[in-house]
Amino acid sequence: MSEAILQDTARALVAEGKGILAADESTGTIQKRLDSIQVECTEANRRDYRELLFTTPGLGEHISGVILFDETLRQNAADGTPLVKVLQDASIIPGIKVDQGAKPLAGHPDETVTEGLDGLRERLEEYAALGARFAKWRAVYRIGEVTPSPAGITANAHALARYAALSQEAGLVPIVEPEVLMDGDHDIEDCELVTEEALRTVFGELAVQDVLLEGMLLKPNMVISGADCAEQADVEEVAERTLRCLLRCVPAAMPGIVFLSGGQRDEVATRHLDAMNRHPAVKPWRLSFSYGRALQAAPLKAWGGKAANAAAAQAALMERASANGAATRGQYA
Ligand code: 5MM
Repeated sequence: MSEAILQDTARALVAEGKGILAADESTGTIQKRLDSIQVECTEANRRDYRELLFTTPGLGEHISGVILFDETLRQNAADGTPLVKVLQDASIIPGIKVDQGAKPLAGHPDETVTEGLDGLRERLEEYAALGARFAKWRAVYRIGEVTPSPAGITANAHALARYAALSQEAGLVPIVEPEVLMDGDHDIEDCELVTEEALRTVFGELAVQDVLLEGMLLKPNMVISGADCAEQADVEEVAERTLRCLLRCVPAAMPGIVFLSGGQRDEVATRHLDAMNRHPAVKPWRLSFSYGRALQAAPLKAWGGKAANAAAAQAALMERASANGAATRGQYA
């Protein structure tokens, strides 16, 4: 596979003022989202909701790519147009979640390893034929008394690197997502230590598997206080610690870092990204977003499952997309 194609796609995903919409909720997760607005989780409703998001007028001004779930990659819009084509026509790059979920790690209670390597080469080939140009795999680390353990950290890093190498072989840019969860009462210091350890191990494994850094993106958590921690770090501290951690661990050859929102309120996720891009530190990579909840919470609520609310939902999505686009430039007011 041509390295130039991988590099071009990776750079396009972090083009100036743009970021990624994560709409790759697996069936269980989208069920929770639709339950929250009392909409039945049928294939038609999932399609309608995602079609509404993807047909938002002007979305391509701020959104470079959308991560899809397997079902969505194969679905057509109500008028029969493949949803992949709907995105392509809006100058948005389709991507695909290829992991098969975080499963219990043997011998390590409360820890998971993300599975999906078996048969991945064949699935990637099919996804590329269906129009996907990038892929995503998420590893999950929970901060607890004894977690994450060295076993959890190395098993997930190894799987991420194997997935990344296979993706590049198939011509898809891998988005490597090691997520340290914000669940828990740990403080920001613990989050920084664990994130640093996870990232160092991931980049070590990526090097062992000869993954082309110029043709991939990292999707990390920000360094933030646990959701139940009594002392919540402010925006400036989050920006300072996140940048310090990334500068210590992430090679400059990689073109971009696209943060996950991880359960932060949408406005807070935007302010954190903005603060990092305003920060005077020299940043060798583009700093952008690949938000799921922080982009979708507002449109989901505005839609409420009613066709009559489609325009309001699209306006809500545009507002968040445009705010985060501004934050990638450090120009969010
Ligand atoms: C959209 O949610 C993605 C898929 O989650 P499940 O496999 O659990 O259904 C998730 O990987 C998402 O892409 C990232 O966590 C970023 O989303 P947030 O909401 O954290 O920004």
